[in-house]
Amino acid sequence: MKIRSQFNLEELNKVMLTKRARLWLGLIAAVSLLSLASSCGGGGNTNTEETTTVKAVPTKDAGTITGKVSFTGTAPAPVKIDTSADNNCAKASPNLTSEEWVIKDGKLANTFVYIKDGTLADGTKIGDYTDPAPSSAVTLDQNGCHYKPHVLGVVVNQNISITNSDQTTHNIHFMPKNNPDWNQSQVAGAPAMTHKLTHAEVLAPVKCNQHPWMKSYVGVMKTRLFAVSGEDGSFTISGVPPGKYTVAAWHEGGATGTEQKVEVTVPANGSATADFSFGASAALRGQPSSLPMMPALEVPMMGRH
Ligand SMILES: [Cu+2]
Repeated sequence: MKIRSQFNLEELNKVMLTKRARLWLGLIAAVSLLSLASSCGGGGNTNTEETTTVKAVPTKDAGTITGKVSFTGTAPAPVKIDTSADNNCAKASPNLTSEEWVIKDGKLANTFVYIKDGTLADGTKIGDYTDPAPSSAVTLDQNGCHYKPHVLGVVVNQNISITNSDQTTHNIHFMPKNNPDWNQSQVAGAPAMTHKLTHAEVLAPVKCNQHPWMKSYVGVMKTRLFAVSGEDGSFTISGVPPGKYTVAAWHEGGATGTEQKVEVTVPANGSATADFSFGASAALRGQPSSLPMMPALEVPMMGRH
């Protein structure tokens, strides 16, 4: 009887130990899973905001890159858009025309110009820098049944404020490659919506699911070193640290857009010029790819002022 009870006690101890061990094992497993899940944040779940290490582009002795974007040859004529499918649009914008090629006196608007690559004077690579997202939002307005602006740039994680100035419903649809697809309806008078892209991309197309002619492009950059050419074709990228860079100009024309590159040297506290010229080859939308392409490289024009 005594022996039996002792044996039982031992058994009980064993069972208790096993239970405790199981509890510990369970806890360890839970903690491991939690840490694994947090380290994977932003990878699997595309809605998770990505935590980016900020290492801002240095501003010491910064200079500027300025230039003009031209269109050579016969400018493609703007195409009138039939907005009759939506009475509000027909009323607001009876003379809406395509915005793919906005050319005035041989100068091309809506070209996205950015520093694609390069090395700073201190030997560091521009690709290793990540600017913090500016606290101010960039506005993308649906106005007269087209987007204003037609091309815009943001820093990764910078807010885009989407407004509807029309008396109709729009459905804005971001169709990026490196970021999640996103679309939202916005009725007339609705408050602004906010959206942001967490990965760099040149350029994310935006369209309206209600009005198929509405198109816009958003350049999403790691740094603030970008600009969009204005109606006179000019652009300025300021706050560029001294160094040697590849400046790229992207325009939506062509089957999937056209990009050109120019090499520039920005002196300390000085400026460099990067001029671009798009021509007939970029305007051959949807033409067979066997057609010979015009060389995309330009002769750089550098200057100190
Ligand atoms: Cu719309």
